Amino acid sequence: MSSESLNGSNGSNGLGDTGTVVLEDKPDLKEPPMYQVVLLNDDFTPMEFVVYILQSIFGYEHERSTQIMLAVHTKGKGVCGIFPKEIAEMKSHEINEMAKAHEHPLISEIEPLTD
Ligand code: TYC
Repeated sequence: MSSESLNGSNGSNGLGDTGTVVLEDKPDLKEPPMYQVVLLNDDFTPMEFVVYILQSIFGYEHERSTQIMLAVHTKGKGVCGIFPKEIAEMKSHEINEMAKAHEHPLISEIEPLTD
């Protein structure tokens, strides 16, 4: 539950208004679960296309995008960002759709970050 009532829904209203604020016992202060967007290497997607993807979807500068692309190229896969689930899903989807639109086999996926 995450409700808070001010001057009314807690049984005091109108003339009998007490101005009471009721807060739940344990406000939910937890951070949302985070997900990694992981880029997979392949033999065909042009390096410059991957660099362009990293710049346009994640906002990395050209030099940083090149480092990440080369790390994926050499290691087989690599993390390109960490976000709450919905954002990670959107970015991964965007990468995969842009790759399809350009007929490149580039694939990204998301994985939960367990801490
Ligand atoms: N291996 C690709 C090439 O040699 C480049 C590449 C890098 C592709 C990263 C995908 O996620 C990737 N053209």
